[in-house]
Amino acid sequence: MPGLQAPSDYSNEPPRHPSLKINSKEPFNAEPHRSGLISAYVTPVDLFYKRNHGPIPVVYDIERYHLSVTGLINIQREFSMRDIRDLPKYTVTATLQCAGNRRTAMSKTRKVRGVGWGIAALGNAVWGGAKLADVLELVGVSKLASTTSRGGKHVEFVSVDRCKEENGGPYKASIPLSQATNPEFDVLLAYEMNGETLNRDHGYPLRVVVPGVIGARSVKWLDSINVIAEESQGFFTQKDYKMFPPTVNWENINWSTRRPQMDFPVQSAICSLEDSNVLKDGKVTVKGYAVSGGGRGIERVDISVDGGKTWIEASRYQKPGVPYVADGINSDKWAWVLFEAQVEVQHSAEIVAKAVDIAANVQPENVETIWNLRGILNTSWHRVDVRVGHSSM
Ligand SMILES: Nc1nc2c(c(=O)[nH]1)N[C@H]1C(S)=C(S)[C@@H](COP(=O)(O)O)O[C@H]1N2
Ligand SMILES: [Mo]
Repeated sequence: MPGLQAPSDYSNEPPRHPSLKINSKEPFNAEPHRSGLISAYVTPVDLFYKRNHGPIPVVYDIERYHLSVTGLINIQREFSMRDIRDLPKYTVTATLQCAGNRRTAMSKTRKVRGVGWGIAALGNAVWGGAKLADVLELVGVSKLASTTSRGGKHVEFVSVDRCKEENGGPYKASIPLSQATNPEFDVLLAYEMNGETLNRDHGYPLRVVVPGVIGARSVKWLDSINVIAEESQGFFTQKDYKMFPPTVNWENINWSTRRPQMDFPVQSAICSLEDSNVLKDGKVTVKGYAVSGGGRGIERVDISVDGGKTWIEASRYQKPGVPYVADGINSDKWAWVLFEAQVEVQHSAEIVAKAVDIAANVQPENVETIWNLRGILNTSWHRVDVRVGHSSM
């Protein structure tokens, strides 16, 4: 791993914003407060959730850093950071969401295993870098190829961090070659986040960004890319980040029966209110985020003040101040939408948000129907309680 090193302990972690809610200290897993999350369309790097499985790697010599591209390809090649920067640069606004977002709420019905997350294990950033499709072309894999002449069908990204799930080995994950070679999927090797050099927490010097797909496939601190015949055999592709039905428990689980999760489903959450609120006034502003995976944009967000019996439509905006245009081309198809609605509450109410994506997929009503033992993809209707008056009952 030239130029890039993985510490074996947590004595050399980067500084972090003091307002982050820490869900696990070692490895460092933290999310912003929900109200701060929606204060900007582009999430500031400091407030962007941080999801790690080991100590944060260090670049000790950027001149010596290189990315090696190997496997079932005709040209094996190493790329310096200069080589990557010399390729056409793309900026893609994409929301990265951890599959574990809203896990804590899923655990309340029935216990699940995994780091607990509130509703802010996601963020929207402007990623800058080279397209993976361009890099693959330089090693002889043509655009839109779904297999290489040597039988490569998947692209594995390998890091250097030491993860206990991999028995001290690095984090790795793969995506299908057809997604990697298609420029329309906007898979990036990113060296910038919000116009600044990527920082250590988010993958310096180079990370993968797979838009519209659960965060687990966007490998940070990229060390090598491997073109392989089958999906990555690593823990995070084979034994984690898979969606099981509610009947599967830790006694009868058979990991090989399920596919690695890729796209995330339609999601939304109310961020301007806490889970329980006592308000002086019945006029309530309901604000939050809505996002869907696979490049399926958000069609609308519905808000209810009676637990889901009746609904009103939220107003939406792609960026603060820019109104949504019904037939406009959505240039930010990988990005979230921030929504807002003004509602009136009499005494008390359960306020609910549910988003609908452009394929008319809707969030499920109850968490019970999508409960799974790893607690991933909790996209059930987000509900908060509001009481008007004084806190004493
Ligand atoms: N090398 C490496 N890459 C990684 C991880 C990791 O632990 N190590 N975590 C993954 C997961 S599960 C998520 S959700 C995202 C989080 O990215 P962020 O910390 O930049 O928000 O990174 C992914 N890439
Ligand atoms: Mo994640």
